[in-house]
Formats: sequence, C-alpha cells, structure tokens
Amino acid sequence: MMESLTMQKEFHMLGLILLLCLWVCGVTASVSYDHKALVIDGQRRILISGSIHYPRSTPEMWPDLFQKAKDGGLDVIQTYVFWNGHEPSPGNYYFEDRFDLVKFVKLAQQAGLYVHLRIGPYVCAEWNYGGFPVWLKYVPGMAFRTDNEPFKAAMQKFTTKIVTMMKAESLFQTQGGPIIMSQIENEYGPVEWEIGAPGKAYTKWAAQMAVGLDTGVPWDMCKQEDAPDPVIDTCNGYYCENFTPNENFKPKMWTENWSGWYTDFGGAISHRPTEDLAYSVARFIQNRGSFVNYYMYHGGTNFGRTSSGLFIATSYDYDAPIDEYGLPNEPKWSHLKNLHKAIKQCEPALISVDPTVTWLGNKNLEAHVYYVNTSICAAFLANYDTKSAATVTFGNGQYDLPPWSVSILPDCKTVVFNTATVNGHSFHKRMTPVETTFDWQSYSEEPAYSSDDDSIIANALWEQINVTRDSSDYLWYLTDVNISPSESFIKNGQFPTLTINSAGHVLHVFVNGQLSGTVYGGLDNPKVTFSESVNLKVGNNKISLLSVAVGLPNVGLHFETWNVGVLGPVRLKGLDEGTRDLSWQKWSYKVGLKGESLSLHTITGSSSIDWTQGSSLAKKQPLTWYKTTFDAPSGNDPVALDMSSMGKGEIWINDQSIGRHWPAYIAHGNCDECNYAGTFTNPKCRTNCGEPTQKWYHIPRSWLSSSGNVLVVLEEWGGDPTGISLVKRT
Ligand SMILES: *[C@@H]1O[C@H](CO)[C@@H](O)[C@H](O)[C@H]1NC(C)=O
Ligand SMILES: *[C@@H]1O[C@H](CO)[C@@H](O)[C@H](O)[C@H]1NC(C)=O
Ligand SMILES: CC(=O)N[C@H]1CO[C@H](CO)[C@@H](O)[C@@H]1O
Repeated sequence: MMESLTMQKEFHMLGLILLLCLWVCGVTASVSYDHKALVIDGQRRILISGSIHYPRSTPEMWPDLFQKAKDGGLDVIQTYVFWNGHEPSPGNYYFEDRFDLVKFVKLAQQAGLYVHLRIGPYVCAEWNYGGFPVWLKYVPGMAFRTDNEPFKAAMQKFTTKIVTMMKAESLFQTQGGPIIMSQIENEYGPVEWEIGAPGKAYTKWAAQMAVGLDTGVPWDMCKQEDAPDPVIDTCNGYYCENFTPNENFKPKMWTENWSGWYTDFGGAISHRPTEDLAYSVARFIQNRGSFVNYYMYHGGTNFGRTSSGLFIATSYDYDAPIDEYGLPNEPKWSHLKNLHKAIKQCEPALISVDPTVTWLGNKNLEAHVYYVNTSICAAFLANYDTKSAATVTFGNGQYDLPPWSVSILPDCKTVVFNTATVNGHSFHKRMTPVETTFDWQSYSEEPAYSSDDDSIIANALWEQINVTRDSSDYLWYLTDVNISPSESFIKNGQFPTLTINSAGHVLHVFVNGQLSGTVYGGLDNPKVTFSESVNLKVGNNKISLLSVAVGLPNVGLHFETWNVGVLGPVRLKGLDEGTRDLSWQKWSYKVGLKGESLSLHTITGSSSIDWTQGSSLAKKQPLTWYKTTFDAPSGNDPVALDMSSMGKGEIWINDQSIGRHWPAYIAHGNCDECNYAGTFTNPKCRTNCGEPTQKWYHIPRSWLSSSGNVLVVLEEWGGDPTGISLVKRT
C-alpha cells in the first residue's frame, strides 16, 4: 500500500514537471471540452471525422486511405478496437498485420489526422460476436454487458490493456499523440432501458472504470442519455440535428452518421443519396453541432470469417465516400469535401457564438446566423420542404434554395455551398475483365458418416458453437436410422418425411451420402426447417446433417444466449410405428470439413492430396474444393474475383482468406424507388433487386505476388468454377 502511494506521488511529480516544461516551452497539449466544442490546445474546434476500421483493409492500404481522408477534409479518424482479433485465446494477444492498432494510429497521425478510439470493447459493427471473443461466453458465470462480475473483470482487463498500450506508445494527444477522445461501451442506452437497475449500475461502473484509466483526453458514450459526468453522451443516426447532450456544459457531438448501410446476404443494396448526407451534416452544424463522424468513411471488407451473423456480407462497402477498393465514391467524396471546406470557413464564427435563428417566410425556411462582428459572421439558409424550391430574402440579398437543402454563407453574404447542388456526376466505376485462364483442379469430399471411433458422441442434440467454439463455420450432426424390411413404404414407395428444426443458419441434409436438400435463413429470421420425404433403404441409413454458421450475432439483448445449429426436434414421419423422434438417439459430432482438417486452403496443405483435373473436374457438386494458380494482373488497379457462377463457401489467396462467398440473389419487391433525379429524402434507399447481393470479392494487391498465386475455393453447395473470373476496378 505504502509503496504504491509513494509511486503514485512520484508519478504526479513527474506529471507536474512535464506540464511545467510544456508550459515553459509554450506548448500545452490538452484536450477538454465546453458547451460549444472539444477544446484542443486551448482552442475550440469544429471537427469532421470518418470511420475506418483497421482490420477491414490492409496496412498497405492505410496510408492511401488516410491521405484520401485528409484530402477529403477530415480532421479525425474513428475506429473501433476489435477484441476478438486481439485476444484469440485468453491472455494470448495479437497486434500484427491488419490488427496492428499502434501502426494504424501512428499512420493516421503522420497524415495529419486525429484519432477517436472506440475501445468498447463491445463494438457491434456487424463484426463477429460484436467484437467479443467466443471464449468469453464460456467463462463461468458470464453474462455480457450487464452488472456481472466476470464480465466486468474481463472488460476492465482488456480496456486497461489497450489504454496502457496507447500510453506506452505516447499516442494520447496530451503525450504528443493523435488520440483526442476514447469511447467506452457502445450504444448501451437502449439495452439499459430494457434491463433497468443492473444496466444503470453497469453504466456507472463502466464510466468510472474508464475515467480512472487517466488517458488525459475525454471519454464519450454514444446513445447513452445518462452518460455519467464527465463522459460525453453523443448521438448516432441518420439525422441528429435535434439531439441535446445531457448537460449543458457538454458539446453536441455525432459519433455515427450512417453514410449508407451494411449489406446482408440476400438483402438489397442500400444507398444514401449524397445530397441527403450533406444536408444532414449541414443541418447538424447549423444547429450547434461541433463534431460529425461518417460511419463509414471507408467501409472495406469483412475478410475471413469476421463478418457477423446474421448473414452480413463480405463486402462492407457501406456506400461510403471511399469505396471498398479504396477509390473515391463519386460524387459523394467530392461533394462532402466541398461541404467540409465550407464548414471550415465558418469555423471562427461557429466556435465563438450561439446562433440566432429566424424564419424566412414560413416554418420550412430557416436562417441560422453566427454573428461575431462585421468581419466574422457565418449563415446557414435552410429549406426543409422535401418538394418545393424557394427564393428567400436574407440581408441585402435574394437566395434560391432547392428543396431539402442548406446553403452555407461563411461571410453571411456569399453562398459557397448548397447541399443539394452536386457538381460532377455519378460516374460508374467499372469492373473490367482481366484476361486470365484459370486451370482448375478439384477435390470433392464425401459427407461425414457416423462411426464407432467418433470422439464426440451424445444422446442429445447439442448447440453448435458449444461444440465448435467457432473454430469453423461447419458442424456435422451424424446419426443412423434403421429401417426394417417389413416397413410398408418399401412396398408402396411412399417415402417417410424427415423434419429437422435448426436454430440456423444454413443446413445441408445428406442421406446415405446424397444431398437431399438445403435450407437457409436470413437476417430477419436465422431459423430453418427442413421437411422433405427422403429415400431410405432397408437396413442402416446414414443421416449426415451439415450445419453452417454464417457469423455469430453482434447485436441484441444477451446475444451470447442465442443458439446456432440443429437443436431439434428431428423427426421421421410415415413409418408403420407412426413418428420416430430421432432427437434423443445417438448422435456423433465432427467439427469442420475434412478439407479444413487437411488445411487444403493453405499452400502446404493443398499439396498433401491428389487433385482431379481436366474432363473429370467436379462441377455443381457439394463439398468441393477448387485450386488454381494465376499471375497478378498488371498495373495497380484494385482487383477482385467475380464469383457469380458459384454457390456458397470461402475463398483463399496465398493462405489469406478473402471471405465467405455467396451470390445470394436479392428477391424482387425488396427495393425502393430511388429518385436520384428529383429530391433525395430517403436515407436508406434499397436497390439491385434480382441481382446477386455480392458478386465481386476484393483481393488486396498486397496479398498477390507477380506470379504463381494460389487461389483456393471451398464450395459447400455446388458451383461451376470455370465461370470464375478476375476483374479490375477502374
Ligand atoms: C472581430 O472579432 C475578432 C475576434 O474577436 C477580432 O479579432 C476582430 O478584430 C474583430 N473585427 C472587427 C472588425 O471588429
Ligand atoms: C455443451 O456441451 C457439453 C459437453 O461439452 C454438454 O454437456 C452440454 O449439454 C452442451 N450444451 C448444449 C446447450 O448443447
Ligand atoms: C440501433 C442501430 O441501428 N444501431 C446501428 C447503427 O449503425 C451501426 C453501424 O452500422 C450498427 O453497428 C448499429 O447496430
């Protein structure tokens, strides 16, 4: 006790000396806040921020993404911290490659950007398990995100680990680094509201724990109306102009402004019109907002098996200002750049005074004026009507306001920007085919069968993740069905019906080695039921159920209690005895596919077997692995694979997984009228009905060598590999 007290005192002395030195040298690095804005080095700032998540791109892409962010007028990069990427097993940490958080933060600083670090460690983010490691669930007594001792201990340990690491690298702004703010928890308000007292206690604890880590910069909690002081509560949403912080000494900040929306396999593609996005930002700033973050500024890719349930696609493009491939998404990128420039011209006025608000004729027409003196004055003229343009008189001038728009006048006279007036057009980026001939080889697996030497056997149906611990998407449920020669169906040919209830997400049913059918769920309902008559023979029949997880849930009350896999009942109807319940008979379990245990996806593993090629190449066959080699296309344009001829599975290039593939055609009737020629008021406009959800899969250039690249595709369902092609994004 004594020792740590003296140590603490020493630290304080050290801190004092440091502060004194900084003061004498004339640089006081500090971040605080008041009712107007974050205050950095004594100066209030209007800050434009954008989300880029480090594991969703490669370190080789980061410098260019940051440069494009800087050129686009951003001040801050916001990222979550992805716990399950950093601690794959308890106490085993990983901070390399795409998970090199320190490098990511340092590169942002080198590009002249600040960082908002959302430690969470719950992150939601359409990321597997919301960022939690799967082992966390199996810690005894565990309940996620509530007043639960095992959870709080684990959360504190990881949060402390990250803060300590950032401090050791001097990455907080007060140490000369770029981090100006950190976030604890994430959108917890709605959960607290549902669970009441334990939620409130947990919020208080989380805030105190975070503040106690002494980062020297403010903490925020988003969507958390009761964020305890001094933590700042912030807004997330499509529009945030009417948000007010819970104390009037806190600034009005917007931590997630959805620049588009995520894509789920089978779901339509969302677009947020540029005009609407710019309008929402201008409206937020005119209403005293001082910090805006685009979620996402670059969405990127859910490589490997990192995308969450339910059914989140591999592309996380998000219709963001920088597209999945790292290219500007026009006209969005340029229009927002011009908006940011206009806002920056208004900054001296915005940080100095509160606005006066007046109506310009009717209540859909408003002026927000930040008047300091004759040389410092900024005005925002807004038209909230979704259909009619208007001409208004303001000061000594007349101004035309298109519907659903805001005009920005940094000198209270001259319009430098109108949110609905987009210069430049939406030029379509193209995917250009690259001349390549893939020389495919195939290897088809037999489905697994129950056998006496199976190591996992039970007289029950077990929950899938309980068995796999998410080490694979795949779990085999294997059992036998004996049919007596006297069964009537043998004579009359009316086969019995096998009914299988599964908690999700995809189920392939094999009877005696033949695929009898496939069923799959979707984002709205992951559960599936298979019910079909099956071809059974006299004697022993092998039932092999391949249950497939498409990511673990990332959101929802106590999502750690949600199940995956065949939980039953499993029943056979139409036998002479009536219905036979198979749920409680002997089941054996096999985790993963045979090809996975042989590591066929790796260069070394794939040379361990004999592949088939030429005329006997397997096509339209389930459980098939494909392999080929190819040379990298010339030039630097981003590259992708067109996978529209395939079913579902996973793709690897040179041992790196580029994600799950699944074209997942979008049903007709799920789309909107997206009126790009008229007004732009639908923030989540859904398109591409009748087309695949995802046809192109990004291959980062840095994963390719100039020649001899090994491409492996696992196809669980059946596809034609000769239809796979390489494309360039131009
Ligand atoms: C306006 O205010 C700014 C900031 O207070 C000051 O620097 C400037 O001299 C003032 N200009 C006029 C014309 O009063
Ligand atoms: C989880 O697995 C264990 C054996 O490892 C088993 O005893 C238990 O019943 C399983 N629970 C569920 C819900 O499947
Ligand atoms: C409540 C809600 O819809 N929250 C979502 C906000 O957007 C982020 C990013 O897509 C999601 O992670 C949240 O689930």
